[in-house]
Amino acid sequence: MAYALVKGITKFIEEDTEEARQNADKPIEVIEGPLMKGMDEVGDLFGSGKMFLPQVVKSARVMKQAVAYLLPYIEAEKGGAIQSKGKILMATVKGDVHDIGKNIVGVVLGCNNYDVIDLGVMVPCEKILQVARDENVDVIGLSGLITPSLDEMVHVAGEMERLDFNIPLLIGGATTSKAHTAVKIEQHYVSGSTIYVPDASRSVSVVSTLLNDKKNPEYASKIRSEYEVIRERVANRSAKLKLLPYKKANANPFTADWSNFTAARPAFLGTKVFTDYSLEHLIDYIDWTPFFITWSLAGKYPAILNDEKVGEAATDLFADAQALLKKIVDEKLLTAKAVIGFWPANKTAGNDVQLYATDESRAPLNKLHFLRQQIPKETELPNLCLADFIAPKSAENGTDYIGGFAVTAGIGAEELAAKYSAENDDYTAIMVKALADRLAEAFAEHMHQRVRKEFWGFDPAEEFSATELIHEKYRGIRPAPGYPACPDHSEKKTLFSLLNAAEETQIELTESFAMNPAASVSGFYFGHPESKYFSVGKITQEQVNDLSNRNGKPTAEMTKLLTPNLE
Ligand code: B12
Repeated sequence: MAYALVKGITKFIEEDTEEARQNADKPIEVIEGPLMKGMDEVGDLFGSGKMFLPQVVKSARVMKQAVAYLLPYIEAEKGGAIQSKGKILMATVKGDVHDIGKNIVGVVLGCNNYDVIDLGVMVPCEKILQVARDENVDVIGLSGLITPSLDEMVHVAGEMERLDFNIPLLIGGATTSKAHTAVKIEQHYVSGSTIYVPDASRSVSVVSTLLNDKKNPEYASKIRSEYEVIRERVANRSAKLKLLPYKKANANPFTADWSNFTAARPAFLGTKVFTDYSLEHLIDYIDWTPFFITWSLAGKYPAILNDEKVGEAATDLFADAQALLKKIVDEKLLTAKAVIGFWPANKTAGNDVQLYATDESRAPLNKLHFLRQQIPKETELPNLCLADFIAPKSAENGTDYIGGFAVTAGIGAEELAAKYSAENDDYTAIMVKALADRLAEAFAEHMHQRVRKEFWGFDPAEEFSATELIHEKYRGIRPAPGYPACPDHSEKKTLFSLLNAAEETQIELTESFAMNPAASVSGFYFGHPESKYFSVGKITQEQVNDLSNRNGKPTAEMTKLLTPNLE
């Protein structure tokens, strides 16, 4: 059984478990004996870097299936509950839909004998705290992918304090950081520990230390002083940071040679919908490197497959991924949909882009609002804003165009993953979501290529390889709201209304501007040859005030949304 656990083999686990059960006095002893022994070995190998995350998740699948086989016998005996090391509540916060990272952490904690209560995604604070009370949990773990979730985490921490909680609060997910946890969250919850956990492998040692009465006090006070130091460091850094006044930054934009510029007219104006897009077309556009990152395997694809350290684990994982991808494509288990659009547009005097319905009527449609860099620049370098890449009305050829897109490859992913989870197969459930994410990103890449070749047509003969596409060797960019060039997630609302995206693609925008299904991407198309990605970075409150004047949304709301960018 230990061999099956370490190697992740489920094939004979029920037979082996049955044999062990017959040899044991009580069925629970099979868990406490051989299964636990095997999992301890897995834990040791993982801890010492000899086993990797995908293998551990496969081991967990073996364990889960063995336990599921034994449960009816244990219940029939009514003797001896499975002793867990502690109860951990996990949730992705309200407004956020991302859960791969959280699910991985749940599996790793589960196979280390913690009892994990996973409340899923988009979980309101009230529910998290109610279940924590009712179930008497030992630790609460929050996960979040996008920046609006950071503020929701601050809210949960504040509520934990107000409602007299004192259990540890763990913070994790792609958008979180130690600095944010120290500067923004920790002070709101002083009655318990608040700890940032960077990855799944770290979660076990953090939780076991927190739940150890002897080790906890020293660890908790070490974390507190570490976070205090971080706060001081951030405060010092902020004091040193001298941003340009907003007006000055605005006076230093990127200016193209508009007098010699003729915009390419897209093949259509308005929107174009793609329903049930062939998944087969997307496979060649998949960037596999992030797939390995999802599974905590470091290295670039395809070199990772021959890597000395992780090569074997990466090769097995990749083979499993290919098999599942083939099944998904052959059996059409996921549905991909997209909507793209083009509109005549001009940059306005502010940092907005005014869209028009048609070339002829120029009836104004929505405005898009962008942010400008305020970091002092070396001589000659502009303070960039995405709006700079669109021609102003005053340009020689006053017409320009902007595009937008929303794509998803995640329709059906939740249900498919749930089916595997119900079969005690978290490995495949996580794999489904990781593949859906890859397909969504590939769809964005593929559609952008079609735009350049067919719809915007500035490069009909473009023949870039997959690697060249990943390195963005082509003309134009597709910045996505939330990414560094346009950190304001709320622009997705305007984009979605222009594209009628909710109706056409079934992608819903949550109150935090996350897209549901999770495997979705949305953004803008800029066609100017000099358009490029950049990071807006830190900005002043003055610019946020101006943005709220421009977009008509309350300043307090915009300030909250842009907190990570505020000086
Ligand atoms: C892959 C990826 C995607 C994929 C998949 C997203 C998804 N469904 O997960 C796709 C292409 C679909 C995507 C889309 C978007 N993305 Co994206 N994406 C990433 C990327 C490159 C990796 C994220 C990832 O999957 N990591 C692997 C997983 C396993 O890691 P993880 O979630 O962090 O979890 C680990 C730890 O954090 C920890 N952990 C996680 N939760 C918890 C909880 C607890 C309690 C504990 C203890 C630990 C823990 O353990 C996990 C395992 O080790 C990041 C950049 C980056 N390098 O992080 C950007 C990033 C997350 N994306 C970002 C953005 C903006 C977006 C979009 C909004 C863009 C857009 N407009 O379309 C959309 C939003 C999607 C949506 N549904 O709303 C931003 C978010 C920050 C922000 N400014 O808001 C990032 C950080 C990029 C950036 N630098 O700006 N994205």
